[in-house]
This record gives sequence, structure tokens and C-alpha cells, in this order.
Amino acid sequence: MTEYETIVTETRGRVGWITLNRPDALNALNSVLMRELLAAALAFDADEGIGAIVLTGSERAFAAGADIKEMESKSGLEMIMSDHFGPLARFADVRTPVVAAVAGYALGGGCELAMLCDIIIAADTATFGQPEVNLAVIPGIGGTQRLLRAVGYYKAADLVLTGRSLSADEAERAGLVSRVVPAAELLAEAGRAADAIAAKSLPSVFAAKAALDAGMETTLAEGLRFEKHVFAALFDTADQKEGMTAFREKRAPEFRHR
Ligand code: DAK
Repeated sequence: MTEYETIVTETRGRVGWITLNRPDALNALNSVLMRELLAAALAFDADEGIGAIVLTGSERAFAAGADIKEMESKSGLEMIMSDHFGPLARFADVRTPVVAAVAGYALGGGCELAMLCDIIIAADTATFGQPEVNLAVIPGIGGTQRLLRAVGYYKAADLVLTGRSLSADEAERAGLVSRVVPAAELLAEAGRAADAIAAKSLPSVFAAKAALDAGMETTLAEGLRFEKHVFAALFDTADQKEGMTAFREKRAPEFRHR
């Protein structure tokens, strides 16, 4: 297993776990962490033995945002030329479903990182927000775009323009969070969700994630066309035959990810 400086990785069954590990900075996303996070996710993505990823932080913070101290002295041109947040943006291309297990602060880039995941499970202690306006900047990795699509214009504008935070319950009501659980159950719940995904046939899971992603980007008509073709293509997998045969024979399917 690769040794990282700012994250810890582990494989449990068919699930890859990534834990952000900069406790002194509340897991603020500096360039080393963003690079390591992407590398770890891509390594899991390249492993057929992995069917889902859990991304988590600490009890106090999932991530308190981009590392302010690292970026405060940069110019606008440097931000663009250095592709400072490139690794985080590329995290969106990970094809394996990612379950975010969020406790404590998920602010700024931390909230945006959660939104790069497919399922967000929040501890009842979690706090979400886009406070960039307090620093005289704006969200830069989806906080005005993915957030808008997740919660609608008025809730997104409330967060982005005032910089206020949302509790886990308010985030769930707004549609930003998939499930809220007591903090003590967060990792177990995230593990169960990831195990459930990892038990499915990989081609169908990849296809489902790709179709959902397409739906975020395109028109309804285009999305429906994409869904129809991907649905049909799955009938050429051995796992589709196995899944439907197993249903008829009243037994659990044995998927081979083919
Ligand atoms: N960056 C660096 N250090 C941070 C940090 C951050 N975002 N958040 C916390 N820390 C550090 C604190 O400085 C402190 O370090 P020491 O002073 O002890 O060395 C340590 O973590 C503990 O924090 P506090 O002492 O402040 O802890 P409290 O419990 O009192 O407060 C807090 C917790 C989360 C409320 C507070 O730390 C806080 O407000 N943090 C900043 C939250 C924030 O503003 N986040 C948004 C950051 S801006 C872009 C892409 C992305 C972005 C921008 C552009 N492009 C593509 C262009 C994203 C921007 C952001 O995320």
C-alpha cells in the first residue's frame, strides 16, 4: 500500500477507503493533499477488485476548505497557470462511485469535494457551507454550479452570497445530503452503502454513474438517449444474464464483472 503524507488509504473487501489526514489544519486542501487524493482515487479506480470508494475526514472536519494559507499570496494569473485545483477537478472523473462520509466542517472546497462524490452521508455533527465570500473570493470547484443543481437557485444563492453554514439536517432537507446518521454510526453507515454498491456488477455501476453524470450536464432528451443506449449495452454483459437468471432461479447472483 502506498504511503501518503496527507491521507490514509485502506482496502476493506471490495471497498477502498481514503481518510483525509491533516488534523492540524482541519483537513484544509493543500496541493499535496489534492495530488495524493487524486492519486489514491485513481489507483482504486484502476483496480478491478474495488467496486466503491469511501472518502472521509475526521470527527472535527471532513475538510475546512482550500488551504487559505497556501493560496493567499497567489495572483489571479498564478492561480490559472499553476492549475492549483486541477487535481480536485479531475477527481470528478473517477469512475468508481464515491461515498462521502462527512462529520464536522465541510466548508468551501470541502463542501465542493463532498459534492464531487456520488452519495453524501452526513453525521448529525456535520456543517456545510460556501464561506468564500467572507474571504473576498467565490467558490471555485463547483460551489456555484453543482450546489445550484443540487439545491436550486435560492438555497444556493443564500449560501454563496451570505457565506452562512447549513446543519446536516438543513442540508438533507435542501437535497445536499443523501442521509444523516448519528455521528457514532457514520463510518459503519458509509461502509454499508459502499459494500452494497461494491457487491453489484461493475459494468452496471459504472454505467449508472456515467448516466447520472450525463444527466447533470445535458438536456433531458440527450440524457434519455444516453440512458437508453447504455441500458441496451448492458444486455451484452455476462452479469446481466447472471442477474436475471438468478432472479428467475430465486438465488443470489454471482457477478463476475464481465
Ligand atoms: N485553510 C488553512 N488553514 C485552515 C483552514 C483553511 N481553510 N481552516 C482551518 N485552518 C486551520 C486554522 O488556521 C488553525 O490553524 P492554526 O492557527 O492552529 O495553525 C486550525 O486549522 C484550526 O482552525 P481554528 O483554530 O480556526 O478552529 P475553529 O474551531 O476555531 O474554527 C472553522 C473552525 C472551520 C470555523 C475555521 O477554521 C474556519 O473558518 N476556517 C476557514 C473556513 C473557510 O473559509 N473555508 C473556505 C476556504 S476558501 C478555486 C477553487 C477552490 C476554491 C477557490 C478557488 N479555483 C479553482 C479558482 C476554494 C476556496 C476555499 O475553500
